[in-house]
Amino acid sequence: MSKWKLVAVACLMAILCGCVMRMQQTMSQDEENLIVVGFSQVGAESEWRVTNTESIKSALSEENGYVLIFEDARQEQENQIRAIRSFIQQDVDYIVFSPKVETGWKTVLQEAKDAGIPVIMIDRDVEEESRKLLTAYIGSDFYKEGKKAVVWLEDFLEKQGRTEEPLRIVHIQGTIGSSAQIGRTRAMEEAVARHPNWELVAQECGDFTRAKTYEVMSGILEKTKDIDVVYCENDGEALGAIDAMEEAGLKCDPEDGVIVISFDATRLALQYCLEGKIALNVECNPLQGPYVDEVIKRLERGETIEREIYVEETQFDYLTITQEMIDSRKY
Ligand code: GYE
Repeated sequence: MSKWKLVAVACLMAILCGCVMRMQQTMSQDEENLIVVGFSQVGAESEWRVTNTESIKSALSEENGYVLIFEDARQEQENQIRAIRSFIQQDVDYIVFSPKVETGWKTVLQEAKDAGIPVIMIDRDVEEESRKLLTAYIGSDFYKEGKKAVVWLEDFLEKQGRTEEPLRIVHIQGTIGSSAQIGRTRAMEEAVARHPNWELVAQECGDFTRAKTYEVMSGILEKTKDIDVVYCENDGEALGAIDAMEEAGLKCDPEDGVIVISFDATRLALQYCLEGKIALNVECNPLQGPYVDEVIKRLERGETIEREIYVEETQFDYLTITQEMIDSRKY
């Protein structure tokens, strides 16, 4: 190769090297600008939960400026505590978590606070002293949801002229100790205490799943079929209870059979509501991702945030629901 050719090749290589280095530099700068979030989810027990996970994942995507480390706790609080500790070790920018139950979080949340990592809690609540350690909470008022359900039932019975008749209620609870269970249960228990003619003929845990509730409800039906109301603390439970009742020959029909009440308002259960098998479905909104994104972006800009954000929720009953309403829903 001639001297000039050698010089030209050397120049070309130098230019190429410069380009590669610049590319590497901008890539790592871009990566550095991404916000790292560790997210500990309870599990995948229900349609609600799956939608909630998707909402967080799509709001905290790379295109939106995030690196998301996702951990599924598979219904174990210990796994959630372990995940939060590993997020602290990795020095993430934010921790997002949905607590399985209300108690047992103080130590790990204090550790996150001591490490200077803001924690944004979503969905379920924790007890007062742990709440103080959080940067923000985004979720639902479960007691209010429960009250909506009992007020609707009281109203419905009044319209049917059944206020004085005995009312035999089966109560299927969600995961015991979760705030979704605590709030929804409290509303029903208070209503039973207010009405001397309302009786809880069974109160059992369906763990927010269709399969467990099918089993539990089948057991209850072996003991009694004299049931007026089945109050289920989520849609999965309502579907499981309906499966068991239909198999046992009971009709789920608010006008001529069992009145089934549910929470969440996911698509399949709303279809049951349209058929009248579920009389009332109180919405619990799982689309919390955009709220989390908004809180983080505000914190990044140094703006003040609301410490408690309650998502908007409505309710659907078999008398007013339409197919168009179901079709227009996001989940
Ligand atoms: O109602 C249920 C779920 O915590 C609001 O958990 C949530 C509840 C929801 O699995 O379906």
